[in-house]
Amino acid sequence: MKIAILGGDGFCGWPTTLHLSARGHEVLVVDDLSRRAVDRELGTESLTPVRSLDERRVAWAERTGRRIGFAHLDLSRDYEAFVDLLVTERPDALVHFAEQRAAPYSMRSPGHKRYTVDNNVNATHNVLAAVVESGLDVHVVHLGTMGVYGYGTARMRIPEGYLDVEVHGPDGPVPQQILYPASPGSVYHMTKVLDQTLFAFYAKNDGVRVTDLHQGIVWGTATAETALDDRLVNRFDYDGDYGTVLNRFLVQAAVGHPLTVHGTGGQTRAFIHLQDTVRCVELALAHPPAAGDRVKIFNQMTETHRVRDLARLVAELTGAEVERVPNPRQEAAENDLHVVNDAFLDLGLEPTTLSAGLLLEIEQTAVRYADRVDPQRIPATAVWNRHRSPGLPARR
Ligand code: NAD
Ligand code: USQ
Repeated sequence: MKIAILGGDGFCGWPTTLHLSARGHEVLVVDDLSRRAVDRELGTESLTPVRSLDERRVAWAERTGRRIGFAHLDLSRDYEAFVDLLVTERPDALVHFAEQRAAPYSMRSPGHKRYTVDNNVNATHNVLAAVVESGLDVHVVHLGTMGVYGYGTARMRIPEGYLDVEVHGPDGPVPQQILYPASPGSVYHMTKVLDQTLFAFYAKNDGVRVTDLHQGIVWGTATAETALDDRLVNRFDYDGDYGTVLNRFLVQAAVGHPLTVHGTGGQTRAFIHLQDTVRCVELALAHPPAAGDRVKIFNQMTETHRVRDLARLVAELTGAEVERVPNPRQEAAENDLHVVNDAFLDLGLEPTTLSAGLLLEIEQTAVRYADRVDPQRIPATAVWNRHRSPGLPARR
């Protein structure tokens, strides 16, 4: 296949690009490099020494003889250029990672909220409108989030996108399936909810084939391909905005910082290893919906864990201290989470488990690059529950 990877310079996009290239697909990265610009805005850097995209592409070509194309485009603005790209390159599929993906960053200020909505919603809509305008039959695979479901669903297993309901018709009860009622917890998560409606519309109105992957929190850094050469190293965020919880705990442990558990740590979340992310995208590309089908939704996660249990596990492995810090987020203090993820398991996904991969991640990434950590960047500074926690400092 010929595949355009939108957001292919990012944490999930880069290893996916390499994985698909290694499988013999022709790949082209489309990225505006905004994630690198956000690092400069926040004064942060990846834990790992990430090379420029040009250097990464050269390293891949030297190692494998395979070429990765690149188009420097802002998908939220450069609409005409993207249509031209589609018409010229004629990809079979697009993998869409190209959004601002940090919940804390999206809640920092009105400006960050507006940027996140403008960027994410316009990027997704432009992709869909351009596919229709190009006249091509392109399969769009989007990286969505488990966060669209919300986390108040203790008494049921969250289905893969669609919920069975019974409505009252004139002749009695009628079974139906509806998109699972959305309950986002941040402006970022809200943009993924809006994306879902865009996908449903374009699938219904124009027959665009869309797969939406409702992904859990990705942990880990390396895949078989990124490990081939230091110049291919993947990014690893540990700062208070972009660092996700388990990756943050691993870095904190490596530098002797107490593990920052928000509140009681009672939040249960879904997780997936990066190696499984790239495999899931490959499986989704190989099993597209038919034209005219509704959006195909997979729950892309393999395990659920409570935050305080993760902290305990990391503390046991490393000797780190655990600290309960005031939760800067508006979220339930405690929640259970049960998720259906049969679709990928049925297609052959063999999950990398936390118990098998965690120690390796600590040694090969967190400890190896510990001297690059800036402890000033560890605290989470975006606060969006001030009315519940009046003691927390106001930040912009
Ligand atoms: P990332 O920020 O590392 O990568 C996103 C990439 O998209 C960056 O390279 C950025 O420069 C690019 N980009 C952003 N806006 C763009 C635009 N308008 N035009 C062109 N390029 C643009 O994020 P990630 O962690 O790789 O996440 C990728 C996708 O997966 C996101 O959509 C995210 O919502 C989803 N996801 C991530 C996780 C996770 O734990 N990292 C979990 C679930 C879902
Ligand atoms: N948390 C802590 N301590 C920390 C950081 C986080 O206790 O130092 C807690 C948070 O309060 C939250 C949980 O850990 O309850 C998860 O936070 P996170 O930052 O790891 O994940 P989240 O903000 O949900 O976002 C990440 C990605 C996002 C993706 C989402 C998938 O950044 O792109 O969509 O995971 S999911 O969580 O399934 O919605």
